[in-house]
Amino acid sequence: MAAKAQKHLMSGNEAIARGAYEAGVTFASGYPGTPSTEILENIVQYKKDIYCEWSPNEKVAFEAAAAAAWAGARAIVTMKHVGLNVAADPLMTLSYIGVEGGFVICVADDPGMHSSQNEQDSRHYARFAKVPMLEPSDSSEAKEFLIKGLEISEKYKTPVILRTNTRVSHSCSIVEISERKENPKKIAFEKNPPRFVTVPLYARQMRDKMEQRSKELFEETNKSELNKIEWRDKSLGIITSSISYQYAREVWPDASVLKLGFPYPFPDKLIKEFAAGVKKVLVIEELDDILEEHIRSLGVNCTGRESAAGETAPNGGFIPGIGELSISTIQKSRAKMEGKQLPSEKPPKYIEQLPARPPVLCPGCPHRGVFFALAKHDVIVTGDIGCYSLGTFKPLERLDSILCMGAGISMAHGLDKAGEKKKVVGMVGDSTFFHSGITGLLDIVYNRGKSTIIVVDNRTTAMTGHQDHPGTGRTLMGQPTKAISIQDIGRACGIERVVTIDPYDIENTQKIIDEELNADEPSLIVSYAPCPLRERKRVGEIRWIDEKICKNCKMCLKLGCPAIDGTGEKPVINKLMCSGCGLCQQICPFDAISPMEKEQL
Ligand SMILES: Cc1ncc(C[n+]2csc(CCOP(=O)(O)OP(=O)(O)O)c2C)c(N)n1
Repeated sequence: MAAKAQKHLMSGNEAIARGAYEAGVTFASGYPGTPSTEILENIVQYKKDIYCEWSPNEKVAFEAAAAAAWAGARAIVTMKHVGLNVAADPLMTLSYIGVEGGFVICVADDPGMHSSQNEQDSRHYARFAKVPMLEPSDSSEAKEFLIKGLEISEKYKTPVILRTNTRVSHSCSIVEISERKENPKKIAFEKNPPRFVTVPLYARQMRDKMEQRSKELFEETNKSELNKIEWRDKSLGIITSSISYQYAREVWPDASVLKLGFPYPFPDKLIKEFAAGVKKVLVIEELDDILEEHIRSLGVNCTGRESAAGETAPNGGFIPGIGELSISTIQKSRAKMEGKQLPSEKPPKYIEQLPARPPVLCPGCPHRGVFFALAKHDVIVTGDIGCYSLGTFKPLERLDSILCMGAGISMAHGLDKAGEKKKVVGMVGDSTFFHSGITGLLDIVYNRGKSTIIVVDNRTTAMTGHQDHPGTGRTLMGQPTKAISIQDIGRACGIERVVTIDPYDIENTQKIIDEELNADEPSLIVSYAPCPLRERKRVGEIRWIDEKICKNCKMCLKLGCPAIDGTGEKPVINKLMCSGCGLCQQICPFDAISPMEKEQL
């Protein structure tokens, strides 16, 4: 009797990891970034068969995986949407050279910016780089499309983009799992300069080949089983892809649908065939109107996105073009289209009753001490992306800008050189420093800048869930490795003033920051203290406030520590939340705070 197929409930990211395993992938790299992170975190369970690594950044991850594919391995690289900007340089030229083993770039977009600095639409990159793109709309497809992507990649010797988004990556649905099939290709890089070296002479030939490949891929998308027409009522035909397919089916269950699982190259013939079979075409897509614009360029009359001002577009479009779509946004769109009024929505009672919880640094976070010390100075702090982004908010309010990873250092230099009168401090995290901070530091030294750079080194990539990086001394596969020193890199970049501080020692932190701000040369302060959440232990003894001594000056509340409750008559420390960092005790002017006695605990 044949064995029963095993079905598992999996998130899209888990399913992609499973797909990589089943497809015989032997190399996987990436850089963490929500919503893509769990792909590699799940691949690591297959480390016996798949070499996997966190690379210092997405460009490096991309290049390493592409090289593995050049040697014939099946390889994947993972990143969030903004990561593809970092890897865009190798992407654009790898498209010319192509690959030997299957190579899939897994990129996860974040419409609605649940945890990102922008909500760019990665689909542009498929067209920009002229590479095929697949878009699954649930976990089962996430696995299947990853495998299909590797096959397409091998057949056409091209990189393939597998684009997901927060909902597809993080929602769970049923996935049927299979056995692993090993890749029969021998791993060997075959020397062939006209094939792999993009000097202009060869690159021009590659460009022509790439166009030929695009033509062949165009035929492929038109007949691909990943692009499906579902005929139902023909008065309305919806063209859609990714998670929008699920919303479309929910809101218009009777409409005919052209579901594009392989939307680029655009399957023009299929689009025209579908449009000819329905009375009206509606395009539902998240973020940019890429499909809609293209479909209209084919001479097909369609509606889709509303105007930028959020009004019905002249062609009748009413699908929001900003933010994340959902069943309820699409229901509203349908009501608009049909001129109906939806009953006004009231948030459920339990939501109304929830207290507002602004994002704050965790109790015991070592970043807090640095922000508190910086608050004393009238300086500009060019910040970066990481947990320390939370230093922007009250009561710390000590971060003045965030652009993209690494910019915390280079922008400090730019402001300084522009003639900004105030001293400029650049602040980045340890993972960010390794990702793209080092070149900024070189710029400061090389171009005679004098910014003060603070690396808040909590020994982990905390914001994305505690991934390892070149400074932690551990690889993704759990091997011990050299922990690269930020201080040594600073010195190697030519910084003469390199100081390490303990951010839990407020007095010394303030003293060092004072000294370094007054120096007439660039300096690097490494604020070293492991993230207590990563270490899973308290920093020190739990504190309490003696209300008889407390004068209610509220100084302790200036730390913005969620363990200190300031809503009562006098502040109190929640002993279950206190991490024992002792910052509050150090700054209390009346010595009202001290470690709890055993019997108080
Ligand atoms: C190009 C790019 N890649 C990935 C991310 C996702 N991301 C945001 S912050 C961050 C790193 C945070 O680690 P670290 O700098 O060590 O600061 P921490 O959160 O530990 O304080 C990452 C990977 C991003 N925003 N941009």
